[in-house]
Amino acid sequence: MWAELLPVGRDEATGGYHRFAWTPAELECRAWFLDEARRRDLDVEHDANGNMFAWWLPADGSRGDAVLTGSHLDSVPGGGAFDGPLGIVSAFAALDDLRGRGVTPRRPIGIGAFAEEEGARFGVACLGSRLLSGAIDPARARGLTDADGHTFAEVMHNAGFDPEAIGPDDGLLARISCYVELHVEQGRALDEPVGVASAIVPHGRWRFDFAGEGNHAGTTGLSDRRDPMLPFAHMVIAAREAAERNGTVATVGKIKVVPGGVNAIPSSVTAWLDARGPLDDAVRRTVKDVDEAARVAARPHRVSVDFAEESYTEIVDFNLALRDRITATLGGVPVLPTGAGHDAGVLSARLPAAMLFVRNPTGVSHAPAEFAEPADRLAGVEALTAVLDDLTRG
Ligand code: HGY
Ligand code: MN
Ligand code: MN
Ligand code: MN
Repeated sequence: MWAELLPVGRDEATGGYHRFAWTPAELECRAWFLDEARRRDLDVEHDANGNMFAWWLPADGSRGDAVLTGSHLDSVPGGGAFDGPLGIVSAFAALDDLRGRGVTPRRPIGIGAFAEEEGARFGVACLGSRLLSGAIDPARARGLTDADGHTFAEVMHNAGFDPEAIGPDDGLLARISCYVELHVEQGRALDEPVGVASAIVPHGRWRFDFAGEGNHAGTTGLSDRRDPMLPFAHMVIAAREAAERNGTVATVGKIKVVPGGVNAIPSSVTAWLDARGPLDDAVRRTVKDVDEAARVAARPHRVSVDFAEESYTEIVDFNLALRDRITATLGGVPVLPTGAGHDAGVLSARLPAAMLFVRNPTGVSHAPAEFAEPADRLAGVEALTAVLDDLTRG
């Protein structure tokens, strides 16, 4: 039972996965999760935000002081097989190993599946864990829309949830003593089977709206045009140059062109910027440079530029005591930062959190080439089993 055996939402032509929150593919994964939980007599719980939890309760049925592991089931468009599912598949395997050893939990051990971690449908990464931990205004979340204009509130309602009930669940958080997420490593930094995260670098998403004037591609002279595609094009180059200048990384991976006709000058272009880097102010400078460049480029084309921060996470230094305890349990494994955001990073604002990484020999992620060798996946399960066994001892 490995992540790639979760062939749900896989595009046979590209090998990429499309599992956006609350779409049939992700719902199928949710059903798989609940089935795996029930097959193990785990106590299943949904919070109001669509996050799922499967609890292995101690004999006395107590729910407090729990150790939580898990990850997410959703993907980016055309994502890899392991980003998210490896953490959940490994968690079920680790519980099986603990049971195989005859361990009976002194504290609840839970497996979490957090909703909309990639933000691929509604635009905000880690939406489920941000709602749970109070890191996003529920009213803002309700109004988030997907590519078809459906609001998050609508979609949650259709999924059987009360959109007015989304938001922080301090009672649930108070029951969790720590969260340890296993995840495929998403770079080339790990050259051993398993590593431990030290930090998540600052990262965020910004939306740029370029508004011009739609017109005919053949009958409109150059001097009559207000073409938003031109300042947009400048913005993409400016993002790369600003990243080089500031020692960060910047990406424009998603745009929306209206109306999108070959023979129509666009009326608007929306572009999303993803910027990250080891230092907070360098990321901020990168984004500021891009915004300035976009405005300068827009002026001669009489195009307006609107700019909004969609989400931003400052540096996450994982809980040192928990991290050191895990590293000790694993007998000294590499400790490394990551440029990828995770629910563990969001939850670390509210409770001790840590991450285990499993080596990815391709170093590629958010693409079909993402991979983890079977032996390394097994090493990840063994590491998670050892960590959970240690943490549930008190
Ligand atoms: O985008 C990220 O960093 C993560 O994979 N969600
Ligand atoms: Mn991801
Ligand atoms: Mn992930
Ligand atoms: Mn025509």
